[in-house]
Amino acid sequence: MKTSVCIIGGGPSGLMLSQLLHLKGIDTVVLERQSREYVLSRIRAGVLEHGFAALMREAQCGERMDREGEIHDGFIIAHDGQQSRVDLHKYSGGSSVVVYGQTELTRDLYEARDKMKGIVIHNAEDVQPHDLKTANPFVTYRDGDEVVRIDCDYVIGADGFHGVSRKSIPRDVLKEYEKVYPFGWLGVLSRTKPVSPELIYAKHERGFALCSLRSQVLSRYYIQVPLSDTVEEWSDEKFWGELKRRLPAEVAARLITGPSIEKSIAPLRSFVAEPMRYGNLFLAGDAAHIVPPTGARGLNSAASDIYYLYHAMVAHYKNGDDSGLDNYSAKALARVWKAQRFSWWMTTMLHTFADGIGYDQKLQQTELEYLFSSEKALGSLAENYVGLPF
Ligand code: RFL
Ligand code: PHB
Repeated sequence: MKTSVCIIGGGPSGLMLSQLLHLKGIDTVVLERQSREYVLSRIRAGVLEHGFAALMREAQCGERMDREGEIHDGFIIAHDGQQSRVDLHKYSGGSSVVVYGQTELTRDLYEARDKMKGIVIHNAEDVQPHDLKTANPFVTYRDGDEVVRIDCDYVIGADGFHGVSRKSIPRDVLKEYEKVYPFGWLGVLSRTKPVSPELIYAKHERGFALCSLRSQVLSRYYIQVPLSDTVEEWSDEKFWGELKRRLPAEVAARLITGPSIEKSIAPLRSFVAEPMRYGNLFLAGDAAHIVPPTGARGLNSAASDIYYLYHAMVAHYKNGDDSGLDNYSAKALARVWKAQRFSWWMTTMLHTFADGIGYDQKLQQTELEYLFSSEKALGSLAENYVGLPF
């Protein structure tokens, strides 16, 4: 097989880039290790910044998002018995975020790829990029007993944190920066009416909690748990009880509970791999960087990678201009690190650290007091949460 751009990974990053390039007449093949059903069963992000939403529209995939997604102009931080609202719209100068699940967004991207007869190969086993430093790279994968080879100009590593792309960059070239938090988030999805029209981030001495949603009939809740906990230890009843304990009494009293339809634990981690280019391989999204979910930045950091790569590829194929490709890593990393900083800040401010000394707790409290006493501090939170410009 031959294509211009071979994309490893059929998650939101890979599909979005494939769709955008196809609309500009640039050929792609997407290789995905899992089945489509499996990819669409993963429950992940819920909050999209306006830049991501704009990219969905540019990819001609924004129609259902615009119809069914909810625009949120603010969210609540519950702390010390108070509920303080962050007015995103006011403090970001008129921006907002869209609440629309990653599952739905991925479904829309798959449908758009199908409509355009885009090539997405599922259940591709043993995907391996080769000759990345040459002008003729290629990717192989196994289909049953057969090894298939795809020749291409460029390889995109959009295969998430556990993918093969980043691992094919030599150890002496790649520098990895990592911070692992000593806790995870236990998430529950339930077919119940959300407790609040806006998200509630709750700081509590028993641990952080988050009330989020996917629609007016589908709720998503999270609680901070020790890394040693397993999903089996958390019955629905135990989960709802613990969530209620961490929410303001008035919110807990109106929480509607129901059977969980998904329950999982995600460890919290910050990670960046540099550089994001090696020869003719370009990393994008979770393959290159991970954030703890507290600032809702993960998918949104992927959006700027895709935006830069998309424009760089178009400039290369249409005008023979390689400056975007040459600058990609530095440009993408500059924004990636800002999302890292913001996610670390939100995580540190709102979680309970078992080994936190009295001094750290005083600082956490002071951070919140300062935040809600300063319009400039709220402006900083708001501009990061709605997404810094690409
Ligand atoms: P993905 O989604 O991991 O997709 C990568 C795809 O690559 C495939 N793959 C391979 N394919 C071929 N060969 C291989 N060797 C392969 N190895 C892997 C995988 O099967 C997969 O289909 O990465 P992508 O596309 O970069 O997208 C990133 C986002 O998924 C991620 O950043 C967000 O979900 C993070 N995140 C959130 N981000 C937000 O912006 N807002 C949020 O509100 C938000 N909430 C969250 C989140 C992530 C969470 N978890 C579970 C980590 C909430 C949670 C709980
Ligand atoms: C979610 O709805 O899954 C969600 C929302 C906001 C976050 C993280 C996750 O900060």
